[in-house]
Amino acid sequence: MDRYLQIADRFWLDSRAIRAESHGGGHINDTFLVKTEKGEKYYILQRINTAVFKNAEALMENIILVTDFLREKIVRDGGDPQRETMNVVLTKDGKTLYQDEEGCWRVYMFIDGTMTMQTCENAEQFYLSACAFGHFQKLLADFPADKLCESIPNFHNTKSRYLDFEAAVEKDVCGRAASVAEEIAFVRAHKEFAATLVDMQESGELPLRVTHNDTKLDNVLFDEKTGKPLAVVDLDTVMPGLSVNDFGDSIRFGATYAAEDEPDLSKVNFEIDLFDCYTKGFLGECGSLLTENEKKMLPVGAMMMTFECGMRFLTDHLNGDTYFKIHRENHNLDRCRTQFKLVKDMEAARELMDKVVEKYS
Ligand code: GN1
Ligand code: MG
Repeated sequence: MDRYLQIADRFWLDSRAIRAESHGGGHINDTFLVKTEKGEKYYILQRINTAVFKNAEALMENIILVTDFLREKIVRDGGDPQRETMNVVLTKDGKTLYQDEEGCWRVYMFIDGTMTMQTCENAEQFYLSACAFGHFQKLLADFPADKLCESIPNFHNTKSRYLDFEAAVEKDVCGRAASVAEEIAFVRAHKEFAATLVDMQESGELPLRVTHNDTKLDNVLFDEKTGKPLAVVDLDTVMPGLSVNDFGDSIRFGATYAAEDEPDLSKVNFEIDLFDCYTKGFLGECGSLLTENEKKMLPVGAMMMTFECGMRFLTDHLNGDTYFKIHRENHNLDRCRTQFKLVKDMEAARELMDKVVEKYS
């Protein structure tokens, strides 16, 4: 860990870094919680995965722009700008990143007295996370989108994700395709579906907005004392996107009591009650902003993000697990299977989902 302390000391901390420990469960970047000699404040040190985020400097510019914008609104609304959004700590020579042979590093202030959840514990929590993401969407509604770079091009372009999947099947670099024939067939049966939202965006039926694009439950910090959501974090993929996908990615991850990588599929079920309370919270915060088409397509957003994520996990399994961190054999395949189980459940529950959306529209 000494190595990480030295890196942390390149940044403007309140005193010398004395401890660094692994933190959180992200699939992409490496994250450490750093304690300093003074011990009054903690920091988050992250190594940005530059295979995924090819332009770390532009990424940090996005984050500075977005967090500055959010801070102004938080202050305007009487909130606490130190706790309700992320605050970037600069290097001692005034940069957003420190670069060495191991990669690109950045530091955030750690927001203490908060907790995150990997799976939903109850409906109320999920409802509150919906309010947080809906509010985030509302706060960014007038953010000038043309100032943002696309941190990952085609991130939720499910059509081009489909092509990446076919290329992985074709190459089959690990010889795994034969063993996942069922999952491959599932993806192929959804080829047309994969194009729906991208087509609607291209034809102007769905507007591009500034969206978060990774609205997992664990990207909301809850206040330990009040249990209320405090801040939306992980702003790496804030860029122009579809509001229905932000809604959908939350449903994908949170509208089930099972973990994303649960190997026992009998435990993985889509919960319409959780869908109901998320829809209530999300539309309650930003419903007045959304067009009729956007509202109508919310259930499709949920199915799309779940399908897309399952397809991305399968693609990575076929490619030899080069994108998402894995912690056991067939980890990406387990993840893929939970997603496809949820897609099937959602397809069966489509009418119910439509009714829920209607109820809160
Ligand atoms: C990744 O790093 P993390 O865990 O916040 C991924 C998301 C996926 C998610 C699946 C940049 O997010 O797109 O939905 O894993 N982030 C990137 O859990 O690819
Ligand atoms: Mg994250």
